[in-house]
Amino acid sequence: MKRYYRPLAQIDPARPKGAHVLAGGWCWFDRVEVLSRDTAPEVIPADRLPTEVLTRLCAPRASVAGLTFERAKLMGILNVTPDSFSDGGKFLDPEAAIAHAKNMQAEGADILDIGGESTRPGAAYVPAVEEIRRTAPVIAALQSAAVGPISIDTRKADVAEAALSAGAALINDVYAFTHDPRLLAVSAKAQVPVCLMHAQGDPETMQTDPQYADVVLDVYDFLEERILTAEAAGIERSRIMIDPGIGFGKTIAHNLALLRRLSLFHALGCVILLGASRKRFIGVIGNAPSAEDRAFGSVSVALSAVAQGVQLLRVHDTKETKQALDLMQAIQTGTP
Ligand code: HH2
Repeated sequence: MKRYYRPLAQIDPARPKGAHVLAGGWCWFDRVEVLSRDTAPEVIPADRLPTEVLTRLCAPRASVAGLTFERAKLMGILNVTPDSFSDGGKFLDPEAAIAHAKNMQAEGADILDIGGESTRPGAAYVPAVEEIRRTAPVIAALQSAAVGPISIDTRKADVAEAALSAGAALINDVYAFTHDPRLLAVSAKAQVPVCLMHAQGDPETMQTDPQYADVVLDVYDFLEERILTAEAAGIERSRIMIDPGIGFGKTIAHNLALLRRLSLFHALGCVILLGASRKRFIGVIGNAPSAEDRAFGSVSVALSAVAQGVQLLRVHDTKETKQALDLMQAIQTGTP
């Protein structure tokens, strides 16, 4: 029977003797929830963990695209699309895109994620040539303006290649190399870091009736398998970030189940990225039908993720999230 080990991440200043530091970051743990598909969850002392599990949970995460994770970092979202659910149509003009990117960087974004195809529920497929036309010139312009590092949000190898040539430093594939297997070879050859996200189904239909045996464990197994595939192709684990894919083929209950047990994913030994910003479940729970009114709810989700040791937050509201993180960190460390 496969067991899954979820560290009970703590940020309290009173750290018991013998507690372990989680992923070299700001959380500690001395207990672990053991999950399995057949038995009820059980909480055990961390000292009873298999050695290799404990080692992987504690190992400081390597830097990714120049970012280090002694504290949580921000990935600012820049969609150069006509139809993204939140910022669609706003940044199609390259000058507007560049101004927004500079603004997000000034507000505290540590990396910018450029996307040329919306993957919101119901979004239509965009041919690679069009996606390249939207993204590559903006990436090149940001590079020459020394705005960066830059991540390319794409599921297509051709788009990633054009983005890398233009100066992108990271490939963010919401289909974790399952949509276009050539993207695996492109990423391995370029030796760039990658983000592997879980998604169930295509954007057109993914929200129709998503089903899981156990959403948390199913997403974990999927990411574990994708990491092994990436490693086999020559991408070291230290260059892989993982993302549970909030909203991608998931009901509100699925999203909440994942957000409650995010710390499980540390057991995979990678930096965790979370992209919950302004998503629909925030609008439903937070009574904010318009995506632009979801900053408070998004910040709340971000803080709860950071309390579980999540290292990178993909956000629209850089200023608000940075302010919240700064206060959380000041309270935790006791220094302004
Ligand atoms: N979410 C979106 C797009 N890319 N990448 C990662 N790693 N994680 C995410 O959760 C994620 C992502 C969807 O959000 P957005 O880019 O704001 O909208 P759209 O897909 O409509 O362009």
